[in-house]
Amino acid sequence: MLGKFFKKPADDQGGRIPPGQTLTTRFPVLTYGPSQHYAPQDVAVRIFGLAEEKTFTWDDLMALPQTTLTYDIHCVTHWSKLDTTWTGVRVVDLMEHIGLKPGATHVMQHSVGGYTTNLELSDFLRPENLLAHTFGGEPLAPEHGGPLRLVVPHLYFWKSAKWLNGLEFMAADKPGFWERNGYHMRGDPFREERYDD
Ligand SMILES: Nc1nc2c(c(=O)[nH]1)N[C@H]1C(S)=C(S)[C@@H](COP(=O)(O)O)O[C@H]1N2
Ligand SMILES: [Mo]
Repeated sequence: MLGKFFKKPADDQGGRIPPGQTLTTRFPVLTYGPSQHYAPQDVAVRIFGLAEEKTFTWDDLMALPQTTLTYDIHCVTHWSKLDTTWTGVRVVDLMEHIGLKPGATHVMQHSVGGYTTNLELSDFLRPENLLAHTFGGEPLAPEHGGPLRLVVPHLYFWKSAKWLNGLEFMAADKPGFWERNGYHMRGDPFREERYDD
């Protein structure tokens, strides 16, 4: 059955396929629990912890610069998908409007439904990271995290929270949902940081 959708890469596509990954042209849905369904007007991303508390609504986000980027994504369940195109607000552009407090070194992404995942600030602040609302030119489907998700393409895809509703800045690292359940704290696919052992 899987053979119908997954093909072994003939090569590593010039170094683009991390070790242990297989290419797919599908877009598998991976969610722990149910998908969330809500309208763009109900998007609210709360900034809290070691940052001046505020909330970005959908209209606030739409008023910021919009960026379209194409890159590869890698799921810890061994699929990679090349050349995915996303549109949204770059994290670095959002940060222009966030007052970080001294001592912030990490951030926890929070989702509607309770999913969480942690990042070092240096991984969060990369120029390619997006708060994405559009995939391949179409509104991001609910099962893929629409209306709004984070996309952090240099780490395994569990580090990209769907249905984003909070960014909590922290003075230390703290495990999110999968990290508490054995996944690696950082999750670099090119170093095969899948599980903590
Ligand atoms: N809110 C939320 N975000 C999530 C998840 C989830 O279960 N809930 N799963 C993560 C995992 S394990 C992966 S691989 C990707 C899957 O995104 P996709 O369903 O769009 O392929 O979302 C990540 N973000
Ligand atoms: Mo995943």
